[in-house]
Amino acid sequence: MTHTSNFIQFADKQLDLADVQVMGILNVTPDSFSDGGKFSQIDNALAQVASMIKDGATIIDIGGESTRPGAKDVSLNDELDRVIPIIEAIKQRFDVVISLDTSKSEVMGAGIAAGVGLINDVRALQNDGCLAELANSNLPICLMHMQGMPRTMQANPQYKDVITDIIEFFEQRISACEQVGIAKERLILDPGYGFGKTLEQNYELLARQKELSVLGLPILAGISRKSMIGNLLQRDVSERLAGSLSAAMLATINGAKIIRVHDVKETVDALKVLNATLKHGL
Ligand code: 8Y7
Repeated sequence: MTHTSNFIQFADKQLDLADVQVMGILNVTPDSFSDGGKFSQIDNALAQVASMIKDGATIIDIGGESTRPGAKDVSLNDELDRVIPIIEAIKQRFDVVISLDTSKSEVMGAGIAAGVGLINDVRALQNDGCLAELANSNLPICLMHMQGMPRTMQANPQYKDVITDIIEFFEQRISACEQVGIAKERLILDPGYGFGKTLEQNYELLARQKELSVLGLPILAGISRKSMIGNLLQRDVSERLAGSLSAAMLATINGAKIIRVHDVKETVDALKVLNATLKHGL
């Protein structure tokens, strides 16, 4: 098998997306459903980041707004207060790509000034000012697909065809980016597991994720501890590791280049086993 490098520049660091990269989740929202907000203080955040880096994460995703189904909106000032001091503290101490999970243009601007390497927007730059804000930078951007809005998205999601509808959405967002001067090469695409999708739609998406390769951009997948694991297995959030690892393997086999997870150490181990096998074909 040939191995073609695909180096992407994330602010001052580059990563080779020919190798699957692990993005560790640092959630600083008080109502975050799986970490209970216990890492909201800077010291705890830094300890968590240190351990995720030691375990093999190359990207740390930081978000100050909870997007779990039904979560409340967070004000601009609260979001800035939650994420910017932590970004600055991480930046001072660690050599890691910082991904900023936000949909607010002002938070994006402040994060870029503080040195983040990736903008991760679950609303795919559809909020006011986001396209313009990012046209003025050259950072990579992860555009995620979501049907509806977090408060109501799980009510009754409907697709003609889950994959072709998502591809159509991405074509529109890529074109909106290109119109303001954001080059296609800066974009990473994420089908948004759990965001306005039924259990069956999520698993069909996972099965057919490879079809997204027609868009010619790297794919990011986030399935860790989500309801598509919990509802299938009837497991509480704290008991979803085995299911999450299985899903991470499948997403990687089906083309994902960045895997967004809570359990970095276990995911990195599982990916090593997968990669040692994939070297010989599958
Ligand atoms: C995703 C995400 C969340 C995801 C990307 C959770 C912020 C919900 N999920 N960002 N964010 N992809 N790109 O369960 O799947 O972690 S929040």
